[in-house]
Amino acid sequence: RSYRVAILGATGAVGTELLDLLASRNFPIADLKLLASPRSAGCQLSFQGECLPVEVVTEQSFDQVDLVLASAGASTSRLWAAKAVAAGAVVIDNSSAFRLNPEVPLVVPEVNPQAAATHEGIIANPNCTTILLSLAVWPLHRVQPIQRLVVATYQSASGAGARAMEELKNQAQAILQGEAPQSEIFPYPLAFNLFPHNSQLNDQGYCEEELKMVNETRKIFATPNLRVTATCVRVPVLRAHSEAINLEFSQPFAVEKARSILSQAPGIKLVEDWQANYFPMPMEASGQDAVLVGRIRQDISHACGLELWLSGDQIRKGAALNAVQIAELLVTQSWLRPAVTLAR
Ligand code: A2P
Ligand code: 11C
Repeated sequence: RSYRVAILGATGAVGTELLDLLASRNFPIADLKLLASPRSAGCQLSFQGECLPVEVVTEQSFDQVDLVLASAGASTSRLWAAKAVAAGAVVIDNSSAFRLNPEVPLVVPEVNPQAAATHEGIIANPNCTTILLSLAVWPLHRVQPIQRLVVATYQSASGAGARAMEELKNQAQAILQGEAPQSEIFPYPLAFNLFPHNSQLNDQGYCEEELKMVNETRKIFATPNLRVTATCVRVPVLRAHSEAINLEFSQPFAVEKARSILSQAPGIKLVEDWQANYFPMPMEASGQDAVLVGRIRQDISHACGLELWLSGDQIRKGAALNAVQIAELLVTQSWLRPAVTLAR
């Protein structure tokens, strides 16, 4: 059987990657609708050699649609997701709008696929940094539960969208030509610079991105009290995020055991050449499905601590690939049923 699919936010960085992945992974598509804002009226995008028109999203957009892949920001999802579900579609939403809603499963297929079974029309795709983190940490946590997790991120421009990637390139060019860099999407110049993630700060001094990592990891691992803290930083990289991760266990976790577990874990590629000082890099992670993990070592400050480093493509596994994998899971498990069926 094949499905009628809509991509909401088809013209964005994640939207265009969704198109590529649906084609390259042969997702069973009967009909594909590309939706975006009025800014994209008249645009066309290519899918499997065919030019498809981009439509402005309206009340009628979700009629006769089985599956919506949404990546157009939280306010757009808040506006349209319930309407799509009411029209009979299942929504896989890449925004933060519903992730912490107890009725909405938050799914990383390699970690908690079963959570998707209970959906009531909306399934949330986690934040990119959380997806990458959970992929590397879950295989260890399953074997020996983590007591505390400390992470620092090195996040690329792609996390702020296609226009932010253009802004970084333009800034780099301007600086190299001796001109002042212009910032519209980012608050400060990112080229040849970095800054703490610019999402909203709470009164404890944590930004939204850091709290997403804390709260979403707890939900995905189903450990509401897991001790997690994060520092999120934007770096002048185009499209892959990196993370330095410190894990504390209740007993020592042998480095060789961790390495062996991670070398077999789904979605991960171990990248370690200690002689050459060669470890995951965002430039090499870009365009890859696998999250690159390496530099696994004993924490010299704590007998029960481990250190890891990873780089993962923010647009692929951090967003579009995870969403398409959720769609594939729904199809293979026969979980792609509309909420109206659930309500009956
Ligand atoms: P558009 O290109 O028409 O602005 P990115 O994350 O790369 O910035 O992309 C965001 C995506 O979300 C784009 O496809 C964008 O469409 C879409 N989008 C943004 N706001 C809206 C909206 N209000 N309604 C529909 N789509 C939107
Ligand atoms: C970033 N992770 O890199 C953010 C962007 O909740 O999906 C994605 C925000 C989200 O800035």
